Amino acid sequence: MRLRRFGLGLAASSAMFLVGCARNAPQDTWQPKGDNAQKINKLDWMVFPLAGIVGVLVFGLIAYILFRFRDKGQALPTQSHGNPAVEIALTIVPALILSVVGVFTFKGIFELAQTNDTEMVINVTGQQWWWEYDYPAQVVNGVEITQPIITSGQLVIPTGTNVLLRETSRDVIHSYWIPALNGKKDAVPGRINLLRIQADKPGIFAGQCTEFCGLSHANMRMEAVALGPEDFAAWIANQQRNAEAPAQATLAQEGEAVFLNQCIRCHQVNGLKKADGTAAIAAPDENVYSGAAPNLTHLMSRNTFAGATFDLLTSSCRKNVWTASPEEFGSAYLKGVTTDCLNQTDLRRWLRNAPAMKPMYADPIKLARSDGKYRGMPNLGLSESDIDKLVAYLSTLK
Ligand code: HEC
Ligand SMILES: [Cu+2]
Repeated sequence: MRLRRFGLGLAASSAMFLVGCARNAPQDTWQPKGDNAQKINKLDWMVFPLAGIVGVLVFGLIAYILFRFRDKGQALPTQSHGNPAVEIALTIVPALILSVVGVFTFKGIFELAQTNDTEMVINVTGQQWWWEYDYPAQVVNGVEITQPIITSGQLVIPTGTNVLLRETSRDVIHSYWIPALNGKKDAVPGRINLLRIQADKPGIFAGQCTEFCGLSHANMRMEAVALGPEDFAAWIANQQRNAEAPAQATLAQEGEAVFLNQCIRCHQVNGLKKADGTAAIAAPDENVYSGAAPNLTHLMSRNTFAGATFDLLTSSCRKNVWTASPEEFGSAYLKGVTTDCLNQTDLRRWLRNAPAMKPMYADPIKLARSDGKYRGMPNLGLSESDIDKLVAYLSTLK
């Protein structure tokens, strides 16, 4: 009976172990796709077997002792005390093992902390519950960024380039982690923490906020997208464009009017003009706790939304991006969200009632604070016809 239970336990844990090793797990730390992740992986391959051997020895010995000396009603053995040889050995051997592990770990920590070889800077800001990326004006691999770029959810980087992330937060502590590219780094309000990432080949790499940050912590994800040099230059060029006004007398143009009424107070769309022809400027600081909301100028150039938690692409179009070969990835990604690929279901659900999709308030009745500020995107009580218009307008934000 006891043996059978042991066997069942062993089978269950081996099954879990094998599931954990599945090759298509996008957040697998054992599949590094860049320099820094490679360094961590090398260290893992040294520490893990060592710790494994020690673990097997210790558990084996315990199992042997439990079995060999189990209570069979025998008399108490003679009691002894102290054995200098065993005690010295049990001190020196672990100390030696830990010193070896320690030397390599410290070396790894110092190598990972190095940031004086970075070739590009991106500011990364966490807030409840999404990441904002802003690219200051700079020259990257010969491509000039003249207008600062502000985007969210998906971080776009050039391949083979050491990118310096300058992380901070607008509210609580978050932690940035793209396992395929590097380890974790906390984003702390009032501080700037540095993290260097680099990707060898074009592709898309998933991550997750790894510091508990409130109600929708589990819905705070991120993706890093690595593009080859030409594709990256094309991405930069597109991001620096202002949004174009929708054509006259279209549903999208009606959507623009709804947007100006309902959305511009939180969301910036660069180039958007008010009815009187002046620039429409968002004021998220007056409307949201964190003081920020995603810039929507190029919403359809990213393929996820709301903290990279929901897809802007239908599942078949999403698959085309995720399974593209490194050679084809860039063109698949740069297509953005075309009309037939738009996941209207989730986008409409979001506009209908965002907090129902992504919990934002512990008390759903008391949505806004007494100063009128919301956490995250509120339910705006939009009509279905306004939602139709908005979807048409948002689709023009390429
Ligand atoms: C009170 C401020 C506020 C208003 C008003 C508002 N939003 Fe939002 N919106 C947010 C915040 C904050 C987020 C980020 C929420 C998250 O990711 O958890 C967001 C997220 C979004 C996103 C996802 C963007 C991305 O890149 O992840 C879309 C699309 C969006 N809002 C559209 C709209 C539209 C359209 C309107 C007008 C009908 C609107 N919002 C009104 C605050 C607002
Ligand atoms: Cu977080």
